[in-house]
Order: sequence, then C-alpha cells, then structure tokens
Amino acid sequence: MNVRFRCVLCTVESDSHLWNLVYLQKLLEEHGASVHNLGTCTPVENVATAIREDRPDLLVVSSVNGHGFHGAQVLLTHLKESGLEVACAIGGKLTTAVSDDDRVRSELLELGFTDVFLGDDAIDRFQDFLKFGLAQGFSAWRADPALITPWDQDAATREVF
Ligand code: B12
Repeated sequence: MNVRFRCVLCTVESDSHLWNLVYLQKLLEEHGASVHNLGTCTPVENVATAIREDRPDLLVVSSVNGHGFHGAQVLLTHLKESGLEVACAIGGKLTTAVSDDDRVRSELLELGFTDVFLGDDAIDRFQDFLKFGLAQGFSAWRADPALITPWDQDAATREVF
C-alpha cells in the first residue's frame, strides 16, 4: 500500500467498544493512511507516547459509550500539557443525548480539536475532511462553525448570581 499519511487512532480511557476502531482503521487505510490503532480504553499516556514516537499527521479519537466528551477533554488537556500538538479529529457518540451534540461540538472545537464529527452524516463529512487533509494538510482545515441552539446560547450568556 502506498502510505499517504500517518495516523494514530485511539479512544478514551473509559471506552471498551472495539468495532468503531476497527471500522475507522479500515476507512483510514482506504484513504491511504498507515494507522497505529492503540485499541480500547486507551490510557492518555499511551496516546502521548505514540504521538511523540510516530509523529503522526493526524490523531483520530473515536468514542461511543457516552463518556467521550469528558474523556476527550482529559485527553486533549494532557496532550497540551505535554507540549504535543497534532491535528486531531474526534467523533462517535460523545454523550448520552443527541441534543447535546451542538454544545459538545462547540466546546471541543473551542478546546482545540480540529473538527468534531457527530450525527448521521459524520462519516461523509469525515471523508471530505480526509480528502482535504491529503491535499492541503489537516492543520489547514477550518471546521464549520458550531451551531449554538437558542437554549445553549441562553445558558452561555446567562449571569449566575
Ligand atoms: C457491542 C456493544 C457493546 C459491547 C462492546 C464489545 C466490544 N468489544 O466492542 C459491550 C457489551 C462490551 C458494550 C458495553 C457497553 N455499552 Co455498548 N454497545 C454495543 C453496540 C450494541 C454495538 C457497537 C458496535 O460495535 N457498533 C459497530 C460500529 C462499527 O459502529 P459504531 O460504534 O456506532 O461507530 C460508528 C459511528 O458511531 C461512527 N463513529 C464512531 N466513532 C467515530 C469517530 C469519528 C472520527 C467519526 C468520523 C465517526 C465515528 O462511525 C462508526 C461507523 O458508522 C451499541 C449499540 C449499537 N447498535 O450501536 C452499544 C452502545 C454503543 N453501548 C452503549 C452503552 C451505554 C454501553 C455501556 C455503558 C453499557 C453498560 N451500562 O455497561 C457499556 C460501556 C462499556 C465501556 N466501558 O465502554 C450505548 C451508548 C449510548 C450513548 N453513547 O448514548 C450504545 C449506543 C447502546 C445504546 N443504544 O444505548 N457495548
């Protein structure tokens, strides 16, 4: 296979689901990636070590157990504190309520994820992202602005006494 980019693939520490990782590894390989799949319940230190050693073009995080939002924050904060910078895409089912998706996407983009892929069209949008990254570099990607629902906007601007 002609390797076009290097990718580290992981999930968050709490998540033991496997087939999402297998699916994404195959999808990434179809797009020309060499994939280092770190497996389920990935310790954040293992992700940091893989980034230091592999120097990947892209980190892909997949979580479906509903705790991914928390785990993603822990992971990216750890990478930042370790001085590691890499384009980073995340997706799956990151909380237990689809109604959280817009807020979660907004907060993870704010934290520094390159893009956040949730919902029924996640794979289609992710493939567009991969094509763009191959042509122009993953760090050059500008994610669509996150939608803020009126109720979340209200919560963000409400004064707390
Ligand atoms: C099999 C399974 C298990 C197995 C996992 C075995 C294994 N080794 O993998 C077992 C029994 C262990 C399990 C346990 C649990 N599970 Co479970 N599990 C499932 C199940 C039935 C199938 C998951 C699967 O393999 N899908 C196949 C893969 C290919 O698809 P996928 O995971 O959906 O991923 C797709 C998308 O999400 C997306 N995607 C995923 N990641 C990413 C990343 C990016 C970047 C992109 C672009 C896209 C993307 O692309 C994939 C392909 O379309 C789902 C229900 C379902 N039908 O989906 C529940 C489900 C994921 N489990 C669930 C839950 C709650 C749990 C438990 C917490 C249950 C419990 N109370 O113990 C535990 C958590 C364990 C843990 N520590 O993580 C919930 C999660 C709910 C949520 N997020 O809102 C689900 C959705 C069931 C449900 N409807 O409630 N589970």
